[in-house]
Amino acid sequence: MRARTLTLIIAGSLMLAACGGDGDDAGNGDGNGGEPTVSVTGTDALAFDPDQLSAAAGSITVELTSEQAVEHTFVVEEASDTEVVAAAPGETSTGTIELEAGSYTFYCDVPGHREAGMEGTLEVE
Ligand SMILES: [Cu+2]
Repeated sequence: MRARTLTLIIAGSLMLAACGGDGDDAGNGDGNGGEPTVSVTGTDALAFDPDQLSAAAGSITVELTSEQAVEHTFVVEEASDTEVVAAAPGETSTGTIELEAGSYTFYCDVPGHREAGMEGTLEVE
């Protein structure tokens, strides 16, 4: 009786170990997968900081932080004026866009902001 119970426990443990191993394989391998590719702040003074960004071609993640008082957006002009991300006042948001190598202009499309100077350059290599 006792030996049979032990056998069942061992068999169960082996099965659990096999399943756990598979799960770990799927979870590993993305060491910096959560890291934003570019990080930029939209200031209350209506500027991007920094206004010169660079990223590797492909899927580019943009992390946009808006300062305390004003909402900002991150729009790529050459990508058909695609809004990548918008961030509410005092918050940080992320968005993703696919870009080939080239030089792009990004700006904030909140009315009046681009005119006030909210634009910059994104170099994709
Ligand atoms: Cu803005």
